[in-house]
Amino acid sequence: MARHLITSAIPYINGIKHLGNLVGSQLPADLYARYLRGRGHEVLFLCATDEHGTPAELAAAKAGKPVAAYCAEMWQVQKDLADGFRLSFDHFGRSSSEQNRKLTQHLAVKLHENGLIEEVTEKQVYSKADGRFLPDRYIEGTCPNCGYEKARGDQCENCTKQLDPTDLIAPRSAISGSTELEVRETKHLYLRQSKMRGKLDGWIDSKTDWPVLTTSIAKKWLHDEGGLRDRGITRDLDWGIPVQFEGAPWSGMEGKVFYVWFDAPIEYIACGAEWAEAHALDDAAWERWWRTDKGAENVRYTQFMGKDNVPFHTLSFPATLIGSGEPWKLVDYIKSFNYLTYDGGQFSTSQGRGVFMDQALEILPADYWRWWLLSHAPEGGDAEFTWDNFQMNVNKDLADVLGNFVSRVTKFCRSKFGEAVPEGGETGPREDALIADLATRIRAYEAHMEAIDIRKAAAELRAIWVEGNEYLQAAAPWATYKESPEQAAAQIRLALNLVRLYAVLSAPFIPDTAARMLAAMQTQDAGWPGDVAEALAHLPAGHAFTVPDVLFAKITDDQREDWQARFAGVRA
Ligand code: B3M
Ligand code: ZN
Repeated sequence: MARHLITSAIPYINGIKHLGNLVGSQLPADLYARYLRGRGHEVLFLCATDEHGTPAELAAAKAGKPVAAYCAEMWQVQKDLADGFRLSFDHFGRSSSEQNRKLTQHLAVKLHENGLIEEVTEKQVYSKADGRFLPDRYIEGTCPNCGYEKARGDQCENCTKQLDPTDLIAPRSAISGSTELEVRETKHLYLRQSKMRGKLDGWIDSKTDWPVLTTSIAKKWLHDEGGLRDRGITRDLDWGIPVQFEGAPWSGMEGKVFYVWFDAPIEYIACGAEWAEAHALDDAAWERWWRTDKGAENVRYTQFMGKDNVPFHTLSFPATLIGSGEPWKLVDYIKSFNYLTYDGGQFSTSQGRGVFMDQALEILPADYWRWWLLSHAPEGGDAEFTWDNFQMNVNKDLADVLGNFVSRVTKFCRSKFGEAVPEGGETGPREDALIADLATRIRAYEAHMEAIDIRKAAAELRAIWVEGNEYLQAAAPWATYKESPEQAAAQIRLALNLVRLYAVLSAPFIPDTAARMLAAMQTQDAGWPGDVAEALAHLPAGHAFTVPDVLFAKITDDQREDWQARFAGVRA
Protein backbone atom coordinates (compact mmCIF):
# COMPACT_ATOMS: atom_id res chain seq x y z
CA MET A 1 0.00 0.00 0.00
CA ALA A 2 1.39 3.36 -1.04
CA ARG A 3 0.43 6.93 -0.25
CA HIS A 4 -0.73 9.13 -3.09
CA LEU A 5 -1.21 12.87 -3.01
CA ILE A 6 -3.28 14.08 -5.94
CA THR A 7 -4.16 17.63 -6.89
CA SER A 8 -6.19 19.00 -9.76
CA ALA A 9 -5.54 22.50 -11.09
CA ILE A 10 -7.80 24.69 -9.04
CA PRO A 11 -10.57 26.25 -11.15
CA TYR A 12 -10.99 29.99 -11.29
CA ILE A 13 -13.88 31.17 -9.21
CA ASN A 14 -15.36 33.22 -12.03
CA GLY A 15 -18.27 31.23 -13.31
CA ILE A 16 -19.21 27.70 -14.11
CA LYS A 17 -16.68 25.53 -15.94
CA HIS A 18 -17.37 23.90 -19.28
CA LEU A 19 -16.77 20.25 -20.09
CA GLY A 20 -13.42 21.10 -21.67
CA ASN A 21 -12.21 22.48 -18.35
CA LEU A 22 -13.58 19.47 -16.54
CA VAL A 23 -11.80 16.87 -18.66
CA GLY A 24 -8.57 18.88 -18.57
CA SER A 25 -7.90 18.41 -14.88
CA GLN A 26 -10.57 17.62 -12.29
CA LEU A 27 -12.20 14.63 -13.94
CA PRO A 28 -9.02 12.68 -14.82
CA ALA A 29 -7.66 13.47 -11.35
CA ASP A 30 -10.82 11.95 -9.89
CA LEU A 31 -10.46 8.86 -12.08
CA TYR A 32 -6.95 8.33 -10.81
CA ALA A 33 -7.89 8.96 -7.18
CA ARG A 34 -10.78 6.51 -7.37
CA TYR A 35 -8.62 3.90 -9.02
CA LEU A 36 -5.89 4.15 -6.42
CA ARG A 37 -8.38 4.00 -3.57
CA GLY A 38 -9.93 0.98 -5.26
CA ARG A 39 -6.52 -0.67 -5.20
CA GLY A 40 -6.33 -0.06 -1.46
CA HIS A 41 -3.85 2.82 -1.48
CA GLU A 42 -4.04 5.75 0.88
CA VAL A 43 -5.05 8.81 -1.13
CA LEU A 44 -5.35 12.50 -0.35
CA PHE A 45 -7.12 14.21 -3.25
CA LEU A 46 -7.30 17.99 -3.05
CA CYS A 47 -8.88 20.72 -5.10
CA ALA A 48 -10.07 24.25 -4.39
CA THR A 49 -11.32 27.39 -6.03
CA ASP A 50 -8.80 29.91 -7.34
CA GLU A 51 -10.33 33.07 -6.00
CA HIS A 52 -7.83 35.87 -6.35
CA GLY A 53 -6.69 38.08 -9.13
CA THR A 54 -8.35 39.93 -11.89
CA PRO A 55 -10.75 37.19 -13.07
CA ALA A 56 -12.50 37.25 -9.71
CA GLU A 57 -12.57 41.05 -9.56
CA LEU A 58 -13.92 41.35 -13.06
CA ALA A 59 -16.59 38.70 -12.57
CA ALA A 60 -17.75 40.15 -9.25
CA ALA A 61 -17.99 43.61 -10.78
CA LYS A 62 -20.02 42.19 -13.62
CA ALA A 63 -22.34 40.44 -11.17
CA GLY A 64 -22.60 43.68 -9.17
CA LYS A 65 -21.45 42.00 -5.96
CA PRO A 66 -18.67 42.53 -3.44
CA VAL A 67 -15.83 40.19 -4.37
CA ALA A 68 -15.85 38.25 -1.11
CA ALA A 69 -19.59 37.59 -1.32
CA TYR A 70 -19.32 36.66 -4.98
CA CYS A 71 -16.55 34.18 -4.24
CA ALA A 72 -18.42 32.58 -1.35
CA GLU A 73 -21.45 32.05 -3.57
CA MET A 74 -19.49 30.72 -6.50
CA TRP A 75 -17.51 28.38 -4.29
CA GLN A 76 -20.80 26.75 -3.27
CA VAL A 77 -21.95 26.56 -6.88
CA GLN A 78 -18.71 24.91 -7.96
CA LYS A 79 -18.74 22.59 -4.95
CA ASP A 80 -22.28 21.42 -5.77
CA LEU A 81 -21.33 20.79 -9.39
CA ALA A 82 -18.22 18.90 -8.34
CA ASP A 83 -20.43 16.74 -6.14
CA GLY A 84 -22.84 16.32 -9.04
CA PHE A 85 -20.04 14.96 -11.21
CA ARG A 86 -18.97 12.78 -8.27
CA LEU A 87 -15.55 14.37 -8.01
CA SER A 88 -14.29 12.67 -4.89
CA PHE A 89 -12.12 15.41 -3.41
CA ASP A 90 -11.08 14.79 0.15
CA HIS A 91 -11.37 18.52 0.46
CA PHE A 92 -12.53 21.31 -1.81
CA GLY A 93 -10.83 24.36 -0.42
CA ARG A 94 -10.55 28.05 -1.20
CA SER A 95 -7.43 29.97 -2.10
CA SER A 96 -8.85 32.86 -0.06
CA SER A 97 -8.54 30.76 3.09
CA GLU A 98 -6.71 31.93 6.17
CA GLN A 99 -4.36 28.97 5.77
CA ASN A 100 -3.36 30.13 2.31
CA ARG A 101 -2.86 33.73 3.43
CA LYS A 102 -0.50 32.58 6.18
CA LEU A 103 1.44 30.13 4.06
CA THR A 104 1.77 32.49 1.09
CA GLN A 105 3.11 35.28 3.28
CA HIS A 106 5.38 32.80 5.06
CA LEU A 107 6.88 31.51 1.82
CA ALA A 108 7.44 35.04 0.52
CA VAL A 109 9.39 35.84 3.69
CA LYS A 110 11.46 32.66 3.32
CA LEU A 111 12.25 33.53 -0.28
CA HIS A 112 13.29 36.99 0.88
CA GLU A 113 15.58 35.53 3.55
CA ASN A 114 17.21 33.42 0.87
CA GLY A 115 17.93 36.41 -1.31
CA LEU A 116 15.38 35.45 -3.91
CA ILE A 117 13.09 38.46 -3.64
CA GLU A 118 13.99 41.72 -5.23
CA GLU A 119 12.19 45.04 -4.88
CA VAL A 120 11.79 46.49 -8.32
CA THR A 121 10.49 49.86 -9.31
CA GLU A 122 8.46 48.96 -12.25
CA LYS A 123 6.84 50.76 -15.05
CA GLN A 124 3.25 49.75 -15.16
CA VAL A 125 0.42 50.38 -17.50
CA TYR A 126 -2.07 52.94 -16.27
CA SER A 127 -5.38 53.51 -18.02
CA LYS A 128 -6.63 57.07 -17.94
CA ALA A 129 -10.05 56.04 -19.18
CA ASP A 130 -10.41 53.49 -16.37
CA GLY A 131 -8.60 55.58 -13.76
CA ARG A 132 -6.43 52.69 -12.56
CA PHE A 133 -3.38 50.55 -13.11
CA LEU A 134 -4.11 47.64 -15.41
CA PRO A 135 -2.53 44.45 -14.19
CA ASP A 136 -2.14 41.32 -16.33
CA ARG A 137 -5.59 40.23 -17.42
CA TYR A 138 -6.93 43.74 -17.69
CA ILE A 139 -4.72 44.24 -20.70
CA GLU A 140 -4.95 42.55 -24.06
CA GLY A 141 -2.74 42.89 -27.07
CA THR A 142 -0.61 41.08 -29.60
CA CYS A 143 1.81 38.40 -28.36
CA PRO A 144 5.42 39.41 -29.09
CA ASN A 145 6.33 35.74 -29.38
CA CYS A 146 3.75 34.32 -31.80
CA GLY A 147 1.69 37.27 -32.99
CA TYR A 148 -1.61 36.04 -31.49
CA GLU A 149 -3.81 39.12 -31.26
CA LYS A 150 -5.77 38.31 -28.14
CA ALA A 151 -2.89 37.59 -25.77
CA ARG A 152 -3.46 38.61 -22.19
CA GLY A 153 -1.04 40.55 -20.03
CA ASP A 154 -0.03 37.47 -18.07
CA GLN A 155 0.15 34.76 -20.69
CA CYS A 156 -0.42 34.07 -24.34
CA GLU A 157 -2.92 31.25 -24.47
CA ASN A 158 -1.86 30.47 -28.02
CA CYS A 159 1.85 29.76 -27.46
CA THR A 160 1.70 29.42 -23.61
CA LYS A 161 4.47 32.00 -23.15
CA GLN A 162 4.27 33.85 -19.87
CA LEU A 163 4.19 37.56 -20.43
CA ASP A 164 4.34 40.83 -18.61
CA PRO A 165 1.69 43.36 -19.60
CA THR A 166 4.31 45.73 -21.00
CA ASP A 167 5.48 43.02 -23.41
CA LEU A 168 2.28 43.22 -25.42
CA ILE A 169 2.23 44.89 -28.80
CA ALA A 170 -0.66 47.32 -29.37
CA PRO A 171 -2.05 46.95 -25.86
CA ARG A 172 -5.59 47.92 -24.91
CA SER A 173 -7.64 47.94 -21.75
CA ALA A 174 -9.72 44.81 -21.28
CA ILE A 175 -12.17 46.83 -19.22
CA SER A 176 -12.92 49.71 -21.54
CA GLY A 177 -11.05 48.79 -24.69
CA SER A 178 -9.24 52.10 -24.38
CA THR A 179 -5.81 52.36 -25.98
CA GLU A 180 -5.15 55.54 -24.06
CA LEU A 181 -2.66 53.84 -21.80
CA GLU A 182 0.38 55.30 -20.16
CA VAL A 183 3.25 53.88 -18.20
CA ARG A 184 3.71 54.93 -14.58
CA GLU A 185 6.18 53.86 -11.91
CA THR A 186 5.30 51.64 -8.98
CA LYS A 187 7.22 49.27 -6.68
CA HIS A 188 6.80 45.49 -6.85
CA LEU A 189 8.37 42.33 -5.51
CA TYR A 190 10.08 40.07 -7.98
CA LEU A 191 10.90 36.41 -7.54
CA ARG A 192 14.45 35.86 -8.78
CA GLN A 193 13.66 32.66 -10.64
CA SER A 194 16.64 33.09 -12.93
CA LYS A 195 18.90 32.26 -9.98
CA MET A 196 17.24 28.87 -9.76
CA ARG A 197 17.47 27.98 -13.40
CA GLY A 198 20.19 25.36 -12.94
CA LYS A 199 18.37 23.67 -10.10
CA LEU A 200 15.08 23.59 -11.97
CA ASP A 201 16.73 22.35 -15.13
CA GLY A 202 18.32 19.47 -13.22
CA TRP A 203 15.09 18.69 -11.44
CA ILE A 204 13.15 18.51 -14.70
CA ASP A 205 15.90 16.39 -16.28
CA SER A 206 15.44 13.91 -13.46
CA LYS A 207 11.77 13.47 -14.44
CA THR A 208 12.43 11.03 -17.24
CA ASP A 209 8.97 9.49 -17.03
CA TRP A 210 7.04 12.73 -17.58
CA PRO A 211 4.80 13.03 -20.63
CA VAL A 212 6.44 14.82 -23.55
CA LEU A 213 3.73 17.47 -23.48
CA THR A 214 4.77 18.41 -19.96
CA THR A 215 8.54 18.44 -20.35
CA SER A 216 8.57 20.07 -23.78
CA ILE A 217 6.62 23.05 -22.48
CA ALA A 218 8.82 23.33 -19.40
CA LYS A 219 12.05 23.01 -21.37
CA LYS A 220 10.90 25.39 -24.02
CA TRP A 221 10.52 28.16 -21.63
CA LEU A 222 13.45 27.28 -19.52
CA HIS A 223 15.80 27.59 -22.50
CA ASP A 224 14.20 29.99 -24.93
CA GLU A 225 15.65 33.42 -25.09
CA GLY A 226 14.37 35.30 -22.06
CA GLY A 227 13.15 32.06 -20.50
CA LEU A 228 12.81 31.88 -16.75
CA ARG A 229 13.04 35.59 -16.24
CA ASP A 230 12.52 37.02 -12.79
CA ARG A 231 8.81 37.50 -12.27
CA GLY A 232 6.76 40.13 -10.53
CA ILE A 233 4.78 38.38 -7.79
CA THR A 234 2.75 41.37 -6.61
CA ARG A 235 -0.08 43.34 -8.19
CA ASP A 236 -2.02 46.56 -7.64
CA LEU A 237 -5.35 45.06 -6.68
CA ASP A 238 -7.63 45.23 -3.66
CA TRP A 239 -8.62 41.60 -3.64
CA GLY A 240 -5.98 39.07 -2.74
CA ILE A 241 -3.36 38.25 -0.13
CA PRO A 242 -1.84 41.47 1.26
CA VAL A 243 1.86 41.97 0.57
CA GLN A 244 2.31 44.35 3.49
CA PHE A 245 1.70 42.52 6.75
CA GLU A 246 3.04 42.43 10.27
CA GLY A 247 6.62 41.23 10.27
CA ALA A 248 7.04 41.64 6.53
CA PRO A 249 10.67 42.36 5.67
CA TRP A 250 9.69 45.13 3.22
CA SER A 251 7.80 48.37 3.47
CA GLY A 252 5.74 50.65 1.32
CA MET A 253 3.75 47.84 -0.27
CA GLU A 254 0.37 48.87 1.05
CA GLY A 255 -2.51 48.38 -1.33
CA LYS A 256 -0.77 45.54 -3.14
CA VAL A 257 -1.56 41.85 -3.13
CA PHE A 258 0.33 38.78 -4.26
CA TYR A 259 -0.07 37.80 -7.87
CA VAL A 260 -2.76 35.14 -8.21
CA TRP A 261 -0.34 32.69 -9.81
CA PHE A 262 1.94 33.06 -6.79
CA ASP A 263 -0.68 32.09 -4.23
CA ALA A 264 -2.85 29.68 -6.28
CA PRO A 265 -0.44 26.70 -6.29
CA ILE A 266 0.41 27.36 -2.64
CA GLU A 267 -3.27 26.64 -2.04
CA TYR A 268 -2.56 23.00 -2.89
CA ILE A 269 -0.66 22.86 0.39
CA ALA A 270 -2.96 25.20 2.29
CA CYS A 271 -5.86 23.02 1.16
CA GLY A 272 -4.23 20.16 3.05
CA ALA A 273 -4.30 22.33 6.17
CA GLU A 274 -7.95 23.23 5.46
CA TRP A 275 -8.73 19.54 5.09
CA ALA A 276 -7.11 18.80 8.46
CA GLU A 277 -9.05 21.61 10.10
CA ALA A 278 -12.33 20.45 8.58
CA HIS A 279 -11.75 17.00 10.07
CA ALA A 280 -10.51 18.30 13.44
CA LEU A 281 -7.06 16.83 12.76
CA ASP A 282 -3.78 18.32 13.92
CA ASP A 283 -1.02 19.79 11.74
CA ALA A 284 0.85 16.50 11.67
CA ALA A 285 -2.08 15.04 9.70
CA TRP A 286 -1.51 17.28 6.68
CA GLU A 287 2.22 17.70 7.12
CA ARG A 288 2.76 13.99 6.58
CA TRP A 289 1.55 14.61 3.03
CA TRP A 290 3.40 17.82 2.40
CA ARG A 291 6.66 17.92 4.40
CA THR A 292 9.43 15.55 3.50
CA ASP A 293 10.77 15.86 7.05
CA LYS A 294 7.42 14.69 8.39
CA GLY A 295 6.48 11.67 6.33
CA ALA A 296 5.94 13.03 2.82
CA GLU A 297 9.18 11.48 1.57
CA ASN A 298 7.09 8.33 1.09
CA VAL A 299 4.31 10.06 -0.79
CA ARG A 300 3.87 10.00 -4.55
CA TYR A 301 2.50 13.35 -5.66
CA THR A 302 0.66 13.65 -8.99
CA GLN A 303 -0.74 16.86 -10.46
CA PHE A 304 -3.38 17.17 -13.21
CA MET A 305 -3.78 20.23 -15.42
CA GLY A 306 -4.37 21.71 -18.85
CA LYS A 307 -1.27 22.45 -20.92
CA ASP A 308 -1.55 26.21 -20.41
CA ASN A 309 -0.92 25.65 -16.70
CA VAL A 310 2.26 23.64 -17.18
CA PRO A 311 4.84 26.46 -16.96
CA PHE A 312 3.53 27.53 -13.58
CA HIS A 313 3.73 24.00 -12.22
CA THR A 314 7.06 22.95 -13.70
CA LEU A 315 8.89 26.21 -12.99
CA SER A 316 7.25 28.97 -10.94
CA PHE A 317 5.74 26.84 -8.19
CA PRO A 318 8.79 24.57 -7.80
CA ALA A 319 10.91 27.75 -7.73
CA THR A 320 8.82 28.96 -4.78
CA LEU A 321 9.11 25.69 -2.91
CA ILE A 322 12.77 24.97 -3.65
CA GLY A 323 13.65 28.61 -3.04
CA SER A 324 12.06 28.56 0.40
CA GLY A 325 14.78 26.17 1.51
CA GLU A 326 12.13 24.25 3.45
CA PRO A 327 11.40 20.57 2.96
CA TRP A 328 8.18 20.84 0.96
CA LYS A 329 7.02 17.91 -1.12
CA LEU A 330 7.60 18.52 -4.83
CA VAL A 331 5.47 17.01 -7.54
CA ASP A 332 6.53 13.57 -8.79
CA TYR A 333 4.41 13.39 -11.92
CA ILE A 334 2.54 15.97 -13.96
CA LYS A 335 -0.25 14.79 -16.20
CA SER A 336 -1.17 17.55 -18.64
CA PHE A 337 -3.88 17.76 -21.27
CA ASN A 338 -4.53 19.34 -24.62
CA TYR A 339 -7.85 20.98 -25.32
CA LEU A 340 -11.30 19.57 -25.94
CA THR A 341 -13.00 21.42 -28.78
CA TYR A 342 -16.73 21.73 -29.23
CA ASP A 343 -18.60 20.87 -32.40
CA GLY A 344 -16.21 22.38 -34.90
CA GLY A 345 -15.04 25.27 -32.74
CA GLN A 346 -13.80 26.00 -29.27
CA PHE A 347 -15.48 25.82 -25.92
CA SER A 348 -15.53 29.39 -24.71
CA THR A 349 -16.39 30.66 -21.27
CA SER A 350 -16.43 34.28 -22.35
CA GLN A 351 -18.75 33.51 -25.26
CA GLY A 352 -20.69 30.81 -23.42
CA ARG A 353 -20.07 28.35 -26.24
CA GLY A 354 -20.40 24.62 -25.55
CA VAL A 355 -21.85 22.62 -22.70
CA PHE A 356 -21.23 23.80 -19.15
CA MET A 357 -21.15 21.61 -16.07
CA ASP A 358 -24.57 22.68 -14.79
CA GLN A 359 -26.23 22.21 -18.18
CA ALA A 360 -24.65 18.80 -18.66
CA LEU A 361 -26.13 17.50 -15.41
CA GLU A 362 -29.52 18.94 -16.28
CA ILE A 363 -29.79 16.74 -19.34
CA LEU A 364 -28.04 13.50 -18.35
CA PRO A 365 -26.59 11.79 -15.27
CA ALA A 366 -22.92 12.27 -14.51
CA ASP A 367 -21.80 8.81 -15.63
CA TYR A 368 -22.76 9.42 -19.27
CA TRP A 369 -20.51 12.47 -19.34
CA ARG A 370 -17.77 10.91 -17.32
CA TRP A 371 -17.55 7.96 -19.67
CA TRP A 372 -17.52 9.97 -22.86
CA LEU A 373 -15.16 12.66 -21.59
CA LEU A 374 -12.66 10.27 -20.07
CA SER A 375 -12.69 7.86 -22.99
CA HIS A 376 -11.98 10.86 -25.24
CA ALA A 377 -9.54 12.66 -22.95
CA PRO A 378 -7.38 15.07 -25.00
CA GLU A 379 -4.14 13.26 -24.25
CA GLY A 380 -2.23 12.85 -27.49
CA GLY A 381 -3.67 15.97 -29.09
CA ASP A 382 -6.84 18.01 -29.03
CA ALA A 383 -10.10 16.04 -28.97
CA GLU A 384 -13.47 17.11 -30.31
CA PHE A 385 -16.87 16.81 -28.74
CA THR A 386 -19.66 16.28 -31.23
CA TRP A 387 -23.21 15.28 -30.40
CA ASP A 388 -23.14 12.48 -32.99
CA ASN A 389 -20.10 10.95 -31.43
CA PHE A 390 -21.46 11.40 -27.93
CA GLN A 391 -24.72 9.71 -28.85
CA MET A 392 -22.98 6.89 -30.67
CA ASN A 393 -20.51 6.12 -27.87
CA VAL A 394 -23.00 6.33 -25.05
CA ASN A 395 -25.46 4.12 -26.87
CA LYS A 396 -22.89 1.59 -27.91
CA ASP A 397 -20.53 1.32 -24.98
CA LEU A 398 -22.84 2.03 -22.09
CA ALA A 399 -26.25 0.90 -23.27
CA ASP A 400 -25.53 -1.89 -25.79
CA VAL A 401 -22.46 -3.37 -24.20
CA LEU A 402 -22.44 -2.87 -20.44
CA GLY A 403 -26.11 -2.12 -19.75
CA ASN A 404 -27.34 -4.87 -21.99
CA PHE A 405 -25.05 -7.46 -20.44
CA VAL A 406 -26.28 -6.71 -16.93
CA SER A 407 -29.88 -6.68 -18.05
CA ARG A 408 -29.74 -9.95 -19.97
CA VAL A 409 -27.95 -11.86 -17.26
CA THR A 410 -30.09 -10.72 -14.36
CA LYS A 411 -33.39 -11.05 -16.23
CA PHE A 412 -32.60 -14.46 -17.62
CA CYS A 413 -31.63 -15.71 -14.19
CA ARG A 414 -34.77 -14.31 -12.63
CA SER A 415 -36.99 -15.98 -15.20
CA LYS A 416 -35.34 -19.41 -15.03
CA PHE A 417 -33.78 -19.72 -11.59
CA GLY A 418 -35.22 -16.88 -9.52
CA GLU A 419 -33.45 -13.95 -7.90
CA ALA A 420 -30.54 -15.82 -6.38
CA VAL A 421 -27.26 -17.06 -7.80
CA PRO A 422 -28.14 -20.51 -9.18
CA GLU A 423 -26.39 -23.64 -8.02
CA GLY A 424 -25.17 -26.74 -9.75
CA GLY A 425 -23.27 -27.44 -12.93
CA GLU A 426 -19.62 -27.07 -13.78
CA THR A 427 -17.73 -24.58 -15.83
CA GLY A 428 -15.56 -25.83 -18.68
CA PRO A 429 -12.97 -24.79 -21.26
CA ARG A 430 -15.06 -21.87 -22.53
CA GLU A 431 -15.10 -20.35 -19.06
CA ASP A 432 -11.41 -21.08 -18.55
CA ALA A 433 -10.65 -19.24 -21.77
CA LEU A 434 -12.80 -16.29 -20.69
CA ILE A 435 -11.02 -16.14 -17.35
CA ALA A 436 -7.62 -16.21 -19.03
CA ASP A 437 -8.62 -13.44 -21.44
CA LEU A 438 -10.04 -11.34 -18.65
CA ALA A 439 -6.93 -11.81 -16.55
CA THR A 440 -4.76 -10.50 -19.38
CA ARG A 441 -7.06 -7.58 -20.00
CA ILE A 442 -7.44 -6.64 -16.35
CA ARG A 443 -3.67 -6.56 -15.90
CA ALA A 444 -3.43 -4.35 -18.99
CA TYR A 445 -6.18 -2.11 -17.63
CA GLU A 446 -4.26 -1.74 -14.37
CA ALA A 447 -1.07 -0.88 -16.22
CA HIS A 448 -2.84 1.84 -18.22
CA MET A 449 -4.44 3.26 -15.12
CA GLU A 450 -1.15 3.32 -13.30
CA ALA A 451 0.47 5.09 -16.24
CA ILE A 452 -2.56 7.43 -16.37
CA ASP A 453 -3.09 6.50 -20.02
CA ILE A 454 -6.74 7.30 -19.80
CA ARG A 455 -7.93 6.54 -23.32
CA LYS A 456 -6.09 3.24 -23.31
CA ALA A 457 -7.57 2.38 -19.94
CA ALA A 458 -11.06 3.20 -21.22
CA ALA A 459 -10.52 1.11 -24.34
CA GLU A 460 -9.38 -1.83 -22.23
CA LEU A 461 -12.36 -1.50 -19.90
CA ARG A 462 -14.68 -1.47 -22.90
CA ALA A 463 -12.95 -4.59 -24.20
CA ILE A 464 -13.49 -6.22 -20.81
CA TRP A 465 -17.21 -5.48 -21.07
CA VAL A 466 -17.27 -6.84 -24.61
CA GLU A 467 -15.72 -10.12 -23.42
CA GLY A 468 -18.77 -10.65 -21.25
CA ASN A 469 -21.18 -10.11 -24.10
CA GLU A 470 -19.25 -12.35 -26.41
CA TYR A 471 -19.15 -15.04 -23.78
CA LEU A 472 -22.87 -14.78 -23.29
CA GLN A 473 -23.44 -14.92 -27.01
CA ALA A 474 -21.26 -18.01 -27.39
CA ALA A 475 -22.35 -19.84 -24.23
CA ALA A 476 -26.01 -19.00 -24.95
CA PRO A 477 -27.40 -20.08 -21.57
CA TRP A 478 -30.94 -19.68 -22.91
CA ALA A 479 -30.17 -22.48 -25.39
CA THR A 480 -28.06 -24.49 -22.96
CA TYR A 481 -30.94 -24.38 -20.51
CA LYS A 482 -33.11 -26.53 -22.76
CA GLU A 483 -30.51 -29.32 -22.82
CA SER A 484 -28.88 -28.87 -19.46
CA PRO A 485 -30.28 -26.48 -16.85
CA GLU A 486 -27.30 -27.37 -14.66
CA GLN A 487 -24.81 -26.10 -17.18
CA ALA A 488 -26.86 -22.97 -17.79
CA ALA A 489 -26.80 -22.43 -14.03
CA ALA A 490 -23.01 -22.56 -14.00
CA GLN A 491 -22.85 -20.11 -16.89
CA ILE A 492 -25.21 -17.69 -15.24
CA ARG A 493 -23.44 -18.00 -11.91
CA LEU A 494 -20.28 -16.88 -13.63
CA ALA A 495 -22.07 -14.10 -15.48
CA LEU A 496 -23.65 -12.73 -12.30
CA ASN A 497 -20.21 -12.67 -10.74
CA LEU A 498 -19.03 -10.83 -13.81
CA VAL A 499 -21.59 -8.11 -13.03
CA ARG A 500 -19.95 -7.58 -9.65
CA LEU A 501 -16.48 -7.68 -11.20
CA TYR A 502 -17.52 -5.09 -13.79
CA ALA A 503 -18.85 -2.85 -11.04
CA VAL A 504 -15.49 -2.93 -9.26
CA LEU A 505 -13.44 -2.33 -12.40
CA SER A 506 -15.75 0.36 -13.79
CA ALA A 507 -16.23 2.37 -10.61
CA PRO A 508 -13.43 4.87 -11.33
CA PHE A 509 -15.14 5.80 -14.62
CA ILE A 510 -18.82 5.45 -13.76
CA PRO A 511 -19.14 5.44 -9.98
CA ASP A 512 -22.92 5.81 -9.72
CA THR A 513 -23.65 2.96 -12.09
CA ALA A 514 -21.04 0.81 -10.40
CA ALA A 515 -22.76 1.44 -7.08
CA ARG A 516 -26.12 0.44 -8.59
CA MET A 517 -24.59 -2.75 -9.96
CA LEU A 518 -23.16 -3.66 -6.58
CA ALA A 519 -26.47 -2.84 -4.93
CA ALA A 520 -28.28 -5.08 -7.41
CA MET A 521 -25.84 -7.86 -6.63
CA GLN A 522 -26.53 -7.16 -2.96
CA THR A 523 -22.89 -6.93 -2.02
CA GLN A 524 -20.70 -4.23 -0.57
CA ASP A 525 -17.55 -6.08 -1.49
CA ALA A 526 -15.71 -3.90 -3.99
CA GLY A 527 -12.38 -5.62 -3.44
CA TRP A 528 -10.12 -5.31 -6.46
CA PRO A 529 -9.70 -8.63 -8.33
CA GLY A 530 -6.39 -10.35 -7.86
CA ASP A 531 -7.01 -13.84 -9.11
CA VAL A 532 -9.78 -13.58 -11.68
CA ALA A 533 -11.10 -17.12 -11.20
CA GLU A 534 -11.50 -16.40 -7.50
CA ALA A 535 -13.16 -13.07 -8.17
CA LEU A 536 -15.66 -14.84 -10.41
CA ALA A 537 -16.53 -17.32 -7.70
CA HIS A 538 -17.15 -14.57 -5.19
CA LEU A 539 -20.95 -14.61 -5.06
CA PRO A 540 -21.84 -18.15 -3.98
CA ALA A 541 -24.83 -20.17 -5.10
CA GLY A 542 -27.90 -19.04 -3.20
CA HIS A 543 -26.74 -15.42 -2.88
CA ALA A 544 -29.76 -13.19 -3.52
CA PHE A 545 -29.72 -10.37 -6.05
CA THR A 546 -32.20 -8.03 -7.73
CA VAL A 547 -32.67 -7.01 -11.34
CA PRO A 548 -31.63 -3.36 -11.61
CA ASP A 549 -33.60 -0.79 -13.60
CA VAL A 550 -32.16 0.06 -16.99
CA LEU A 551 -28.59 1.23 -16.33
CA PHE A 552 -28.28 3.51 -19.35
CA ALA A 553 -31.09 4.86 -21.48
CA LYS A 554 -30.16 5.32 -25.11
CA ILE A 555 -29.89 8.83 -26.44
CA THR A 556 -32.53 9.23 -29.13
CA ASP A 557 -32.06 11.11 -32.39
CA ASP A 558 -34.64 13.63 -31.21
CA GLN A 559 -32.72 14.32 -28.05
CA ARG A 560 -29.47 14.66 -29.93
CA GLU A 561 -30.94 17.15 -32.38
CA ASP A 562 -32.61 19.03 -29.61
CA TRP A 563 -29.42 19.39 -27.58
CA GLN A 564 -27.35 20.20 -30.61
CA ALA A 565 -29.66 23.11 -31.38
CA ARG A 566 -29.95 24.19 -27.77
CA PHE A 567 -26.19 24.39 -27.26
CA ALA A 568 -25.28 25.70 -30.67
CA GLY A 569 -25.50 29.33 -29.76
CA VAL A 570 -24.32 31.51 -27.02
CA ARG A 571 -25.31 30.94 -23.46
CA ALA A 572 -27.78 33.49 -22.16
N1 B3M B 1 -7.02 28.64 -12.01
C1 B3M B 1 -6.15 28.29 -14.27
C2 B3M B 1 -7.15 27.32 -14.77
O1 B3M B 1 -8.15 27.04 -14.12
C3 B3M B 1 -5.88 28.30 -12.81
C4 B3M B 1 -5.21 27.06 -12.33
C5 B3M B 1 -4.49 27.28 -11.06
S1 B3M B 1 -3.66 25.86 -10.57
C6 B3M B 1 -2.78 26.32 -9.21
O2 B3M B 1 -6.93 26.89 -15.88
ZN1 ZN C 1 1.97 33.80 -28.24
